[in-house]
Amino acid sequence: MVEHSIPLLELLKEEEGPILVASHENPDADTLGSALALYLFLKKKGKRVVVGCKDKVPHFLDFLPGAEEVIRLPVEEVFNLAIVVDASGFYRVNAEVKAFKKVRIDHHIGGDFYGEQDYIDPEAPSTTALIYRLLCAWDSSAIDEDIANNLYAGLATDTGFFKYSNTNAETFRIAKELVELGAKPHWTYVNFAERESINKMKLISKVLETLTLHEEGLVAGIIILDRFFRETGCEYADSEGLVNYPRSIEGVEVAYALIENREEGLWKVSLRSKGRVDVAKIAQSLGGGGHKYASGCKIRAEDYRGALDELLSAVREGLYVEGLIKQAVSQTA
Ligand SMILES: [Mn+2]
Repeated sequence: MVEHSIPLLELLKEEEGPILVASHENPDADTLGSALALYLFLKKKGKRVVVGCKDKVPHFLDFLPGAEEVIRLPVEEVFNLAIVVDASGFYRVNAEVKAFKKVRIDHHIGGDFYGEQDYIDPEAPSTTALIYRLLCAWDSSAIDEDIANNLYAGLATDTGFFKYSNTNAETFRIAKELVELGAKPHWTYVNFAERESINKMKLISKVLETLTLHEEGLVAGIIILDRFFRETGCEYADSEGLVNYPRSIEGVEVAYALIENREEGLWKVSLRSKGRVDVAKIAQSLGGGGHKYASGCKIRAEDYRGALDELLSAVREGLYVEGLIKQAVSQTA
């Protein structure tokens, strides 16, 4: 592959360490796959490196090669270099990171910048695609099966297993090369799709009871209360991906999941768009961020009604801007 010079590459080659590769909190496969792939590669290159996350690796990601080596953040250590992957800034780690140099590798629009060595490309289908480019430019012969599987996991899940609008010829080319390097598509799929617990099914059942349509069916969403986790023996990480249920309804343009986080006293919002509405802008108006089709934010509110009101008025504004509704005030009782 022809590659323009990547300033980060020179920094990494010279870096003595210690290096921290950090994923964002509530990790998904792209952030953890990126962190693990980069960590495993740097280790092979003889670097002093650790991989960290604020949260325990959730069940649905515990099959990723190297997952057992992830340390919990924060730690006391002061790193020479800290790299945050698949996040719009270190604030998304949600744990203190002490480092002399900070770098971000990401495919989100906007966000925090730490210097010219940041490696950001909003066009990339996944952050693992960026990590792959970086590692190829360094030494593709050092990309082994474990590294390839981590990279493939992020690429596959961030594209909805090659279904979302960010899937193009380049996505398949990267996937093909990763398979040639040892990534196993079927094994990856089985690990993501066929390892659900009965508790998770019970959670889905409770959550679907909350399914609500708004704005004459243009908006649909679910509410995940903290007690649902306790009642079903699930944990917060089990809420990952549930927003795809309201999204799957015909006629829905914007889907949301409103998730209670009692520990932090706030509501986490996941937003999805089918294409006509830019949910990154909606999330930004609420202090969050993300992509045009998938974004998130946090809302501080006493109860779900307060959080939902705030969310829906921002969503209405997004629908109004795209001409999907005539006025940015509520049309449903
Ligand atoms: Mn991503």
